[in-house]
Formats: sequence, C-alpha cells, structure tokens
Amino acid sequence: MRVLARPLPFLSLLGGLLLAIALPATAQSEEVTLVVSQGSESRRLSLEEIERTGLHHVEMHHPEGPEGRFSGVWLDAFLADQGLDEARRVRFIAHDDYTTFLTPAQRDAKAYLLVTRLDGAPLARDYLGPFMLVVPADVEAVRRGSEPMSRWIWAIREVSAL
Ligand SMILES: Nc1nc2c(c(=O)[nH]1)N[C@H]1C(S)=C(S)[C@@H](COP(=O)(O)O)O[C@H]1N2
Ligand SMILES: [Mo]
Repeated sequence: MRVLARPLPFLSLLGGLLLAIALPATAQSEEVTLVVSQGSESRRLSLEEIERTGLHHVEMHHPEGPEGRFSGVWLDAFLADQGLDEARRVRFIAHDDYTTFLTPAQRDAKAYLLVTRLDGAPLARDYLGPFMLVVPADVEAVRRGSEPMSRWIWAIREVSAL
C-alpha cells in the first residue's frame, strides 16, 4: 500500500506538464482564417480582413444550439469587397466537407450574414465556427420548420467564386 502512495503526485505533475505543452499548440492550430478563391487564384483571409466591411449584430438562438449575440458581415458586402459579387455561383465548403452553393438570385431573395463572432469572441469550432452562414430574417421560420436551413452552412473553411 505504501508503494501506491507516491506515484499520484508524480502523475499529476506529469499531467500538468503535458497540458502546458499541449495548450499553446491547440491555440495555434485554431487560428481563424478563411480561404477565398477565384479561378486559380486563392488567398487566406484573417478575421480582420473578413470583418472590414463592418459588423452587424443579431441576438438569436441558432437551430443547431448556440445562442447569444451573433456578429458578422453581410455576405453581399463581403463578396463585393473581395471582388466575387459577379460570380454565377458562390460555393461554400465546410471543415466536414459539407458544400453548398448560392446563385445571385438566391442572394437577392434573402440577406445572408457571414457570422464571425458569438458574444464578441471568434466562433469556436464547438459553436459551429470558425464561420457560418445564417439568414437572420428566417430564424423563427426555421425554428417552426416552415423554412429549410440547407444553406445555413457552418464550420466554413472556404468560399469560392465559380
Ligand atoms: N458544416 C455543415 N453545415 C451544414 C450541414 C452539415 O452537415 N455540415 N448540413 C446542412 C443541411 S443538409 C441542413 S438541412 C442544415 C441542417 O442540418 P442538420 O439537419 O444535419 O442539422 O444544415 C446545413 N449545414
Ligand atoms: Mo438538409
């Protein structure tokens, strides 16, 4: 029994050391960037570059769970700023490889918000981040089930003009 008393403090010290090594690596790999591509040209945008057309805020409960003050840029303003507003189709690819498309007619029909923050902080992957598309005007209709949310793609990693 006396032999077992000693490994515990050693193990917790080892655990603490491993955590100290692992944490900075985690923070680094979660740096938020978005790939924007057009033809063969592709660039990686920082959060600041994405948000430069100005943040719009909306208090909402996302049908997938997250709730609070969502902030983001209007998709049309973002696309115009990036020179992608003339695209016949804009494609969004998520980290889980789910892919969705929007035509100019679909963008005219609804105002899409490209969400970058929840309660002021960059969207964590656990909260459908790093970027997601929502239609603030449809929140209630989606919750009632009278509107689909098939274009409310979350975990967006890439936007391309086709
Ligand atoms: N990243 C990501 N976004 C996504 C999906 C997904 O699987 N991954 N599913 C889409 C589909 S098909 C619909 S109908 C809505 C709701 O998805 P759910 O029914 O799987 O919750 O989210 C959309 N956004
Ligand atoms: Mo769907």
